[in-house]
Amino acid sequence: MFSALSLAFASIVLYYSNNIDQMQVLGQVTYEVHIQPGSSQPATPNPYNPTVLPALANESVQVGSTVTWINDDQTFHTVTSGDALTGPDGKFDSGILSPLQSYPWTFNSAGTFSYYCTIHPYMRGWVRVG
Ligand SMILES: [Cu+2]
Repeated sequence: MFSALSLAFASIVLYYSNNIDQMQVLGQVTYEVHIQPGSSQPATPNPYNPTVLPALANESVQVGSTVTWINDDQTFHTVTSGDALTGPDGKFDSGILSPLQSYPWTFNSAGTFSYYCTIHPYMRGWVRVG
């Protein structure tokens, strides 16, 4: 009986979460950043899309939220905290992401986090948490 109720509840949550952009789970919001097709070429705009998350300047990612990067390109990339000039800062690192692979990271503190691709250092992005 209990498990049947749990299953019904989970189905309802799944049904509704599939119909909104930002999935609300226990008060936390999840976000997606897409690695754009062609990102291995320096001329490709916004290789991490959105380049700055959240895209709206007056918003920020809630502390405790998970951001998932999805490699929509046809080659390998990384999501590595830090920047190309000073190198990885050790906060998070996806390692090599194959095409269609994704990488989730939960931000448990406020701040502006910069990241880049160690294979293509001109790929840069930021997450504003607070
Ligand atoms: Cu890359």
